[in-house]
Amino acid sequence: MENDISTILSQFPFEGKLIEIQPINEGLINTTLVADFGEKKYVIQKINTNVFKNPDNLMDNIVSVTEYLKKSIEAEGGNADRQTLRFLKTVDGKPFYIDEDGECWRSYVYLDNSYTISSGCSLDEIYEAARAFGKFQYLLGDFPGNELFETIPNFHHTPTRYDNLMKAVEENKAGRLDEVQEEINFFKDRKHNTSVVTSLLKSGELPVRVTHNDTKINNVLFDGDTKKAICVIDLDTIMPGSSLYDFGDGIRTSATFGEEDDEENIGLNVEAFEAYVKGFLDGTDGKLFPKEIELLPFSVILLTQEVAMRFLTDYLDGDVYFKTSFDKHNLVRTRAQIKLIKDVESKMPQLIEITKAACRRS
Ligand code: GN1
Ligand code: MG
Repeated sequence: MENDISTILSQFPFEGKLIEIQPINEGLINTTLVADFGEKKYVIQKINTNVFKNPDNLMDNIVSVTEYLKKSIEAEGGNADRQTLRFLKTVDGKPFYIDEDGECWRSYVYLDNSYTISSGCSLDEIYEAARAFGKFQYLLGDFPGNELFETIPNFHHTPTRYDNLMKAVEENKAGRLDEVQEEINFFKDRKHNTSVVTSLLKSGELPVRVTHNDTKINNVLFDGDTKKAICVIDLDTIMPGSSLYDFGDGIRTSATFGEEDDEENIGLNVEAFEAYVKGFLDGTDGKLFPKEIELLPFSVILLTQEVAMRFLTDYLDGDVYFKTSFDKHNLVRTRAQIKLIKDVESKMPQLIEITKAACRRS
């Protein structure tokens, strides 16, 4: 890699002399490195083109969204260098470099004195993460969503995710079907959940917004001194969608005990749910419609069910999509997420009450 990496590094106008380069082992899709050039650090990412089949359009989305955010942040008197990502053009003026193996590489400026969290955040950090994702949506409120390319078609179309699971069951590519009957039945019993949001979007009862669509807690950067959320990262899936996708997935990964594959400890932290609701309502600043607010608690089930079905589909297909760290990782993730769904279902009346109370306050 070291040899190849020097060719890749030479394609970007980095300032300074390379001191070291380190991988970041977060994220289940792209490969991420941080290159320390002394004065400045840069993030270098290999785009997973198995997942993102059209990197040209993907980078067009990211460039137009980050440029738009920069203007909006500056108009509010904010610091755009710290509150949104700044992608570098290659020495040839392109948004990414294609190496001789056809791999696509991009780079953005690393934000100094920042950190990410993958689990175990404080209530303040949870509030902050939610506020940041809500604000992100708020700032993109007037962004022309129809100009965005759909980087992964049907990404949050949960009925399609269900159909994909059923197809994987039928094909049984990796011969693992026998061991997952209980999990399949769990999803069959909850098929009715899958179309709730897509139907309301179609009928116009829920608004289509420009959303982040991958609001995992580790996609927020926090400031090392203030512990405030400063910037939202991982912009590959910005597409038209529902605020409920961002809320539900945010709760799934931040308002919970244990990581997403921690079958033993996973569960919904009700206090953290409350902090997240407040943060999201503050970030979106009165822009959410009553129907969206009403469905906030349900969205936690929906988004958890969706990703759980995706993990199981990938397990049945032979682990071809998500990065895995051990043999049955996708199955363990599925089981942990099922446990989380059951826990959220049992706490639903409480979550509805908390959401109502948070609305009265805001
Ligand atoms: C992937 O790359 P990362 O880890 O931020 C995935 C999300 C899943 C998540 C599950 C493009 O996100 O949709 O919710 O893993 N991203 C893509 O951990 O599929
Ligand atoms: Mg990520």
